Amino acid sequence: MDGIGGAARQDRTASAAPGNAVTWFLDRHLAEGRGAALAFTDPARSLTYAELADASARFAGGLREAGIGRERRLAMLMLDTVDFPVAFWGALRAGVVPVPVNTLLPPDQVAYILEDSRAEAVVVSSPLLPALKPALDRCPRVRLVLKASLDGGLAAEDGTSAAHDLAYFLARAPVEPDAVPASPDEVAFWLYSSGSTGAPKGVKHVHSSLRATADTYGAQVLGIAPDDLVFSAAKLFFAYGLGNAMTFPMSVGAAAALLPDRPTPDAALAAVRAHQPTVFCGVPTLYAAMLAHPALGRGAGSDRLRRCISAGEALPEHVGLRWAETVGVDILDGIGSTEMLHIFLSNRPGEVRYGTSGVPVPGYEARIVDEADRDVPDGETGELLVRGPSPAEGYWNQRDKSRRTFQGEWTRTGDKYQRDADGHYRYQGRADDMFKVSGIWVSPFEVEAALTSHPAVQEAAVIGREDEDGLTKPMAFVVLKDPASSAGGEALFEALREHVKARAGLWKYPRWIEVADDLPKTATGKIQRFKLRAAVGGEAP
Ligand code: 3UK
Repeated sequence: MDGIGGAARQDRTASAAPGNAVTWFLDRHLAEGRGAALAFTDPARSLTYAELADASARFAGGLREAGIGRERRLAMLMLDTVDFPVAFWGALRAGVVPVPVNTLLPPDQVAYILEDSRAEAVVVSSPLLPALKPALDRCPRVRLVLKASLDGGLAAEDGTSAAHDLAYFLARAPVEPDAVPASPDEVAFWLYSSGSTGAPKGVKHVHSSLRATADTYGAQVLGIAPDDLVFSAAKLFFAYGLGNAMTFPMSVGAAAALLPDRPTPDAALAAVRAHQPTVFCGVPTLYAAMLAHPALGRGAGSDRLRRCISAGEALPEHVGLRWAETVGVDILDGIGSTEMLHIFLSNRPGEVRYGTSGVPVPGYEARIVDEADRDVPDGETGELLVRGPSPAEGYWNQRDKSRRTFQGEWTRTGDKYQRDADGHYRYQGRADDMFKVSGIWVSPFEVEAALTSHPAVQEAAVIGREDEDGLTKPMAFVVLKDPASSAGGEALFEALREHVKARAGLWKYPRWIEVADDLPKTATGKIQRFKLRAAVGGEAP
């Protein structure tokens, strides 16, 4: 990417706007002489800190020129490439609020997020543009659509002339190096988190929370250092990936390798071999799948690997033990949430207790409480509450939900936990029926709604069930409209799986489907999923 050249750029960057996170995470490195250090690399391009500062200054200038004002939302539907940090930090520089969106969501949920956030601008990776088109047609408020090709060139002509090329936009944009002054308490960006009713909630995070997670988990658990190179298989649009592969390395002038592709075991291992990361970040499903890969060996292919971390769902003990044995590096399991931005309970290097989420991260405190909010004794199960420096400001336009989750200094996690006598926290499941697949939320309600929208299905109930690796996957019980005709047919099951993938999201389809005559219900007609969970019991056959 072209720089803006010479001494002039030095003078024109690093304007100190201390409350704005871009000043500390990005401009500080130029001011302190680290502009030439590598910041991000992807399969097609790399950016130094100086190049990132320049590109983000152009992005900020372009937004301003396009009339996207302060506090307006910019939706980012982006695969992991160097353009992601350009857009994110460019938006913060301009005081525009970036809203990274899960690229795996079906089009109607993307449309919901565009509408709910009232996004006025969208940056979209060109392979995702066709899926975004129908959503854009429903969102007249979107005034600027930028398509980002994966290699930084102009995107192939695809009949979407209303979309500008990001490369062209950046090349023409006026450079706006000054970060807008911002309060540390000011909302910087949003992330969407799914709820049990299916409608995702906009989680509003403030500038200072980014630094808070870097100073606590990043510095004190990960021990992130300038010579680190991070590879996070978890994508940047998750809070987990955003910290791992963007704010943590940028907090010390280190680098991250980005992978735009789906993180299959093959792709993850190839990326590790190619980039030789020192830090690898994954979710339990990926660790289990990589363990089944014949090529997995010492360092997972990196001679420099020193730290592996896991979050998103509980890491089964045997996965951690086998990984440590095969790869020679422990996996630090930690629990984080979109609401708290990053990990607040974690195992610590040298003190790993597999099968637990470890202990509170320095700077965070945890409580486990009963229904009356009284602390429960060690060894008893209750709901986990957490206090620390990075809770969200609240949910966008959801006052009731905000009040129930963010209670004074304490955030309710909705997770059930136990604390061992020696202070380690052990995950005991959700307080509601939600569950995680590959670290991403699945709401049973939403999968049931997708199933019952299929003409063959009368009613459906969905639960999380453990597979042979001890990882949770959706299982569906369906009552068919015409039990006589097609009961149990594998062709129908395949059609239902495809239907759920298209309606609800690729990772949400039921891995097991059982035909039932009826479903267990309460007197008020609420499905008793706990009865189904009890009926299937532990592991799958
Ligand atoms: C569950 C875990 C057991 C738990 C996240 C790291 O996952 C993240 O955020 P989400 O908002 O989900 C939060 C919920 O996921 N969970 C996460 N990690 C673990 N359960 N063991 C774990 N290690 O139910 C939690 O309430 O998608 C993870 C960093 C940032 C994040 N946002």
